[in-house]
Amino acid sequence: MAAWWQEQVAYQIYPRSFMDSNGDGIGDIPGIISRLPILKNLGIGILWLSPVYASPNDDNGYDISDYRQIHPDYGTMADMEELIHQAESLGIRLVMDLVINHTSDEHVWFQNSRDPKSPYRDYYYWRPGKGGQAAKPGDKKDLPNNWTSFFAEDCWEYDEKSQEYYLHLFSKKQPDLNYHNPQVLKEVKSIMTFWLDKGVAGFRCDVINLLYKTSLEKGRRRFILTGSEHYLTTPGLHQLLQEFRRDIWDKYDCFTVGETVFVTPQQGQDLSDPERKELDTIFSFEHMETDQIIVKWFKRPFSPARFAQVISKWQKTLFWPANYLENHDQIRSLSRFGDPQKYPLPSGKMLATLLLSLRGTPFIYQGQELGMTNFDFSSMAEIRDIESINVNRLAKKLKIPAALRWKMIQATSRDNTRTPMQWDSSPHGGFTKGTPWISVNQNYHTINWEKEKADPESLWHFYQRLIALRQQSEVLKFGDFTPLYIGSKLFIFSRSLADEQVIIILSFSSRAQKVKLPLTGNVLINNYEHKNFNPILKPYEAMILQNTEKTGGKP
Ligand code: TEU
Ligand code: CA
Repeated sequence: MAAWWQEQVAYQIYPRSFMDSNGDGIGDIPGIISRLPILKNLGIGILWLSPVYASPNDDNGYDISDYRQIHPDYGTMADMEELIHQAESLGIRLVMDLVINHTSDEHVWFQNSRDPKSPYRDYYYWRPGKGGQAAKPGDKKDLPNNWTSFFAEDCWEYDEKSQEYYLHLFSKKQPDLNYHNPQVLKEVKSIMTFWLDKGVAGFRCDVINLLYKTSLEKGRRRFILTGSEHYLTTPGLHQLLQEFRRDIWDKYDCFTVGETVFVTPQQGQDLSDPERKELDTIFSFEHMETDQIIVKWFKRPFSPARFAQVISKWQKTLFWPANYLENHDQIRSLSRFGDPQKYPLPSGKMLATLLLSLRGTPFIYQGQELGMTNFDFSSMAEIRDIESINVNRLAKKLKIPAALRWKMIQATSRDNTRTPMQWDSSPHGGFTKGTPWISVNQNYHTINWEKEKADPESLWHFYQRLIALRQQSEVLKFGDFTPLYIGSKLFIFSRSLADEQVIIILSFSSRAQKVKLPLTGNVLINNYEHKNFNPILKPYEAMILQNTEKTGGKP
């Protein structure tokens, strides 16, 4: 029997940028509550909320200072309970972001742990400098090892009070928790229980595959993430996950999706194989790396064939994938894989067709359903993301000219998906009555929910139709995936279940393309509203065909 999270379409909310209810320029929980009916109307069954916990917001909430408090920017615990309750009454289940690889340095555990004698000392990784008396704290030579962070820095920060360094794989305000300490496990389990008891239906587990550090030995020198062989997807991680699952998750009907970075398909499968009882599913990244060279800061042209190959590989390996084309760490999928200038509507609909017809749980990121695009900022002054700020600083140190730096930031910054949701054509896109914490994309005059709601041909309506189609179709939900054709501009695959088959045809081309496979069938949905299959595809044409030969039905 299928699990509830296999039947539903999920939607990610980045609370800071979703809807501001009180005019302080920051999205909040009452704002989310006010928009629930719209999400229900779209067909959403699962909501993933990026962090709303207490946090100094060094990394917009991915640095938690109290796991049992709501950040006042977002509202109160009562608001949160109301959200869970209201969502539930609409048949929408809430998935919280669980950020447990690290806490904020302002968390009371960390504050206590700065005292070497505190029982909290061992909650984190504290190490003395290497250099003895002579070395100055912070000198490269003095650092406990040579690891480098996800945010383009060293992984160690010196603490005056302790006279030692602590480990941080992300920003220095995000110290890593020590999972060798059973006390840390106990704390984390009790946090999960706290939220599950409040009625939360599951967790999106932030960078979950970094949790267990096998050692703090020196790393093999690498272009990025030196040291990662000591913490990426280690055997100890599997044990941790099995313990969480056995002791907590299985006691509730809890859904877990792991954010797993730098995993191979086989590792991803091991982490989410139902037999092993670890995670339910994972977000993989390889398809998001097909237009990058080693790191995201260096782009290469988007290759639909490479993209389709990677997607197919993961579709075939994972027991149950979690599919996505964008999130709060990526750039906008329309800007990246479609053509927002010439073919925004057809290419947006083609990407929607891809996402909603893959095997696995689809995750839509806020604004994707409207065809929101990358930001239109003109300088670093408008950038808010810590990662972009760090990378810009590093690039400056490397003497990369300002214009080139800005080009890199523009093409890759996480702020591209963090601009406020575009609700209507009133000032700031209806997101706030005050001054937004980050600028709204000026294209809100043409791209906004209110306009799309009123237009039956809009991308929003197309998403709604696709979701409804998927909900009614066993083969779209549960059919096997088989790639039928992958070319430089075309991706064709089938989904099959018993004697039912659908064929998904997607063009990534701004020109006409010819389908050379002998395909026939009923058109279930088409982004040009064609009622019959025509092998000459329009720019970015997409359709789902019902293979009537297989079902024996008549066209
Ligand atoms: O992201 C993990 C992660 O690997 C990203 O930081 C990724 O390296 C980066 O975005 C690539 O550009 C998660 C969260 O989704 C992210 O927002 C947090 O910043 C990060 O963890 C730390 O908690
Ligand atoms: Ca607000």
